[in-house]
Amino acid sequence: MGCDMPQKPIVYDAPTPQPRANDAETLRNEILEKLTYAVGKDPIVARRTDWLTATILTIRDRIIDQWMESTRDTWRTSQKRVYYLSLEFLIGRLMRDAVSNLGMMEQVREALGSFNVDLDELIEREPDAALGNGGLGRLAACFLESMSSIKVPAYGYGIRYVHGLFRQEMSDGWQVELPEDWLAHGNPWEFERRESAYEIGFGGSVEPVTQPDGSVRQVWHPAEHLNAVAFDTPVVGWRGARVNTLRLWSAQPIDPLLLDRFNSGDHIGALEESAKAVSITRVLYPADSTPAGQELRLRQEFFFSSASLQDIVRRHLQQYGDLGSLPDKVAIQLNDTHPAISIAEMMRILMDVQGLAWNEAWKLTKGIFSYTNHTLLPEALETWPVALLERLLPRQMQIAYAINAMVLEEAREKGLEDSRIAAISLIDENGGRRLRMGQLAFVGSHSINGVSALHTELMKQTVFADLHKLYPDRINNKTNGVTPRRWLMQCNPALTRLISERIGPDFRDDIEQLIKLDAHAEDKSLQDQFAGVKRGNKERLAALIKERAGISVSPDALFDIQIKRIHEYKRQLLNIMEAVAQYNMIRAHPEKRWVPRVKVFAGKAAPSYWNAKLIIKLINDVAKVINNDPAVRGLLKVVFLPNYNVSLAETIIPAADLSEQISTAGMEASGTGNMKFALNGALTIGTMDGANVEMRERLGPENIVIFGMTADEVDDVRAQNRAPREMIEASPTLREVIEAIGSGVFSPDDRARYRSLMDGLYDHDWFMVARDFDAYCAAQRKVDTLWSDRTVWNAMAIRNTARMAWFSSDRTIREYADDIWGAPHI
Ligand code: NBG
Repeated sequence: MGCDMPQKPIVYDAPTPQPRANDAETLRNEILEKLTYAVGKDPIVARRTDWLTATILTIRDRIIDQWMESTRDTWRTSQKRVYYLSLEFLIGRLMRDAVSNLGMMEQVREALGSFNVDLDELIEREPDAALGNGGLGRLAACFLESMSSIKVPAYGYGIRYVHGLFRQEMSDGWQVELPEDWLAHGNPWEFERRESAYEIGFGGSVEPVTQPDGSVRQVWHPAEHLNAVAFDTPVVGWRGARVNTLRLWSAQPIDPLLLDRFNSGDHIGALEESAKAVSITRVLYPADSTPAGQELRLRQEFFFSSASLQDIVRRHLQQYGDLGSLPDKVAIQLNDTHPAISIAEMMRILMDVQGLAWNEAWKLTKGIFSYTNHTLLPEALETWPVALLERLLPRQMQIAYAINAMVLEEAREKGLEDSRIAAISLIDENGGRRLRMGQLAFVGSHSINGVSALHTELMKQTVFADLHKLYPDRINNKTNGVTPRRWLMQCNPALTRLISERIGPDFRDDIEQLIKLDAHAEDKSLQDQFAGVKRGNKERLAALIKERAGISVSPDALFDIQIKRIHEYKRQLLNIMEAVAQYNMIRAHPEKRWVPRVKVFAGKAAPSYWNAKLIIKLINDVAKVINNDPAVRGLLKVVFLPNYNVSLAETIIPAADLSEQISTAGMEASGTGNMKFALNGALTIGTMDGANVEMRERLGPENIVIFGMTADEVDDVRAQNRAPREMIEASPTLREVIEAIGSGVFSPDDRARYRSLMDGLYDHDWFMVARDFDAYCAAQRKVDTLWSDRTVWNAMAIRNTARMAWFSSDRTIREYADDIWGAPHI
């Protein structure tokens, strides 16, 4: 198979093509050749997208040599392989990443320049592959890049959605969702592997079949069948260290056309089966942190899990010929519970297909799998109705029951009380029986990790408290990280140049060296240069804001930015309410010296999440009033940038002065945007939540602005069920804001629009917006004070960049490789 190895015998030292030269002249000739012979276009009529395709194909050729070498190396050395199973990979654009990691930026620019084609313009044309919702999917993409960069032999496995995350447009300030179409012009990065197809079944029945040796095997006879076809994309590491594979599955019918039905005149019915199969990988569910709960979603989860496991077992048997060595050679990481059905499916493959006994299969399964939890939100923990599973995946459900019986037995033997035993059961008996995917993933894995220190501790105390007692060695922490290639070197070339001038270029290979910058934080000339770089980035963002939102903002103002999914726990509402308080103050005291601010918001709301959509509308309503009020004199601007995605983040983050990380404590598992901002020299205003806590430790408490309730305090208030009414009444600023928004000052066309949103603050305030409001305002005034002495501010900004190296995903992946996978790396 293409980049996989051929059937035995394995030829390790296969012939390789001549290595290609990377000079501008060679690249020029090859781009022209690709344009002519692969794209079929005359340069005279070629459009930008044709040039883009030709350029990508030229770069891809250079990646392929290293790709094959990486694959061969793993076969030759019998190294362990890591498989990262994720329903989401939010990879964004790939061209700049690949060209930059191969160190060919200038040559490619020159080659294209000779045709009068601008590289930056081509980069902007590449569609943004949005096969994910937010942090979870972007983390998977950072991890893939890091695994290549530090030479972990790895595969990412996921779904090739035809439509990624929806495009967001604004209609009168409301979010409107439109289908996304990243494959419209084809995808020159990928290779379709028609020969790498696996059959996936659904439904049907299970039959015990007596084997010739007298043993009994269960045989699943699915009622429906379809194919999973692989599409491979090479993932290049820094300096082309290694090229790993992202293998995405596409669903295809086994019979594209039911000819009998077609011939009998039923032209639509003839395509029914085909349409049903294809629908599985048609579209990404746009739900962030809340399970969609629909049958199609379960089909997606099983589809990609089963295809990936069949592929993994096939590759292992091809190389090693036995199953006993699986845990030595294979590590499978489950990215959240979306692929958790893999535990049951692996047991089925090992027992029903490969003929292993239960105990042996279970030992191997636990040795192979590990699971990452990404949220504690109770509404986000996946469960599936047992009745649905029995219908759709009858054999896997049988296995889940058997696993459950075994675990409960073990718990009883260890002396757990009955009430505790119910808590660890894989089956939730409250209101309709459901299979708890978190418990399934937990019991079938040898490692369960959280994504920040705080989150991991809370996991032990809450969702997995009882399983943690039963298996106290399994939970561990792996604090998230981000790749410094994309999130510093590529998105902020000016800052990268400046750092290189100051501390030398070695930090690009060893990010820990960033700390050398720390000693220069007080240096006035560096401060000016640092601020100059930021200023350039802000000018670019200001131009984008003008173009996309029609709002003029001054690059001299403090750029205060909150970009992430819109969710009540992330508290965009708190941020926009503070803007209203500030607006009131500027009008009440026009004589004071206010710090000019631009508050930028961007993010998508799940289409069915009413309050999140209402908050977007509120931001736009408030923006309209504030931006157009002459009394404000431009001192405060509010901007909502539509259609947030990876590429937009790459422009926004380098231009930020202040990063808003203000989730209700205990609710944001980690956050990764927080890391990207600080790395690019923005100060953080944030709560003691997720990775903010560890950022504070590493940056020093004097270099971050922390406010608000702690996770413990939030817990206490919720336990006591105290309504915040008294507190609101005691805060005149807050009361004024709530009254203004609630009474329709910002929504004169519909004065009741925000009434219930504001009433909610009085009644329960689950997200502590009211309770944290005064502390947040005070923290914002502290930010103003810091900003007023630019020497202080710039020194803090430099220290942020200097001290963020630990949050590189290279560090995170090394920890996974050492502690969980036992996989090689550099
Ligand atoms: C998200 C968390 C973030 C975290 C990312 C990556 C889900 C289910 N969880 O806080 O909300 O940074 O995962 O770990 O999307």
